Amino acid sequence: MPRDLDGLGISDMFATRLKEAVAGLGRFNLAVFGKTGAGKSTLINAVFGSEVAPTGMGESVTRGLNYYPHAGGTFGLYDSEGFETGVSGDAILAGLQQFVSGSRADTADRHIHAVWYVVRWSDRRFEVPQQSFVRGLAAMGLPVIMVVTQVPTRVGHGNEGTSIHPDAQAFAAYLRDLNLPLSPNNRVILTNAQADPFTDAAVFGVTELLEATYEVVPQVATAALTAVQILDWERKRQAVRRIIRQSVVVAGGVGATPIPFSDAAVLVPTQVTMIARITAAYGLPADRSRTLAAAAAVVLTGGATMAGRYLAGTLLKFVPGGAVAGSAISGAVAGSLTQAVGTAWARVCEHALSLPPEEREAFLSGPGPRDLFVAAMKRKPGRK
Ligand SMILES: Nc1nc2c(ncn2[C@@H]2O[C@H](COP(=O)(O)OP(=O)(O)OP(=O)(O)O)[C@@H](O)[C@H]2O)c(=O)[nH]1
Ligand SMILES: [Mg+2]
Repeated sequence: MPRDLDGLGISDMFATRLKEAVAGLGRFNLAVFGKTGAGKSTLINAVFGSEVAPTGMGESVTRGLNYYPHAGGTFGLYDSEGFETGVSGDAILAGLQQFVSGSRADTADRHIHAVWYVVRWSDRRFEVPQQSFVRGLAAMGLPVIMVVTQVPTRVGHGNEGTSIHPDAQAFAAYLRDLNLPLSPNNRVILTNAQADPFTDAAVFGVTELLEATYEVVPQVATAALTAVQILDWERKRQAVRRIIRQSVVVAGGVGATPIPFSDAAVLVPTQVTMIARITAAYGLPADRSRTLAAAAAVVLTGGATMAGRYLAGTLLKFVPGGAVAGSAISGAVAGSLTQAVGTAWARVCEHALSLPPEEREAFLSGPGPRDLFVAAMKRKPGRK
């Protein structure tokens, strides 16, 4: 946006705060192993979206294993493309062993937090070299989640529910009986990560895979996992509600001495920080920060001023102690205003996130965010 429309320098401030907020999430690193064609990339796309799929060569960690840091910095993927156990498996394991023990002392942002070992159901067998590979990973202290992919289902007729192919269930039982060191609790997760309109096969099991991943990842990586995954919106919302609550407390402090309405701009830094943190928590790509920053500037200048006027007429009547002569913002009102801004920005982020990448770009660089933000601000406080 043109600089003169943003006299407060909000878009620059937002870009800086967003970078800080993304960095504050930390990083989640996932390692994925399995034969070529097992469905590793398809699974990754189903859980994290196609935007995080590895592009280019990545960075070689050891023979057969590349590291792909996600542009935003919250996600890193160790991908073993074209991997087979046996001699090359042993080489990967040896290299990985060296890497894991080396990186333990190293910076935490390269640590492997979870491993998905991916097997196609139609393999029907899990050979000794594969078994020892899994044992080798676990011996390094890595939590290994066993995922069976491309599992066929049959759509039920009448009262019959959808059923999973019995051979895939038998395969899962066979895997559990191998007594491999599988996390969590020797679980084997059956999945189909790609719908097939020809057979009516639906996607299933990917949410269970994500939940199993949450069960094994250390606390330091969960905020990043929540931002980067695309399946569990409730976890994102919980993180965002926490951010809004914290910002409300800060804004309440700012407004502890009643401030004239015309000076509501003193709340802007708190709100910029808040909406930057909300944006990061939802996992909106930080490389779109220019369009996001422009949208943020529009809503926090035009939008918030409008919102302030609106609140002068309505909110002040509802908030206890809010009617300070109708011309000043008390701590309580500053808090309510911040709550409203946070909730409205969350709606903007959720809408942006629900769009395919191309449409998202168009939405963020147009009047959409402001319109949606203002509409959300006009809702009665407390209503969803
Ligand atoms: N129907 C169905 N097809 C799948 C599924 N997962 C993968 N496929 C198909 O299987 C093929 C291989 O899947 P990928 O995800 O590329 O496999 P990969 O493990 O990443 O393979 P490499 O990158 O070569 O190691 C693709 O044609 C996918 O469309 C699934 O869950 N269901
Ligand atoms: Mg692949």
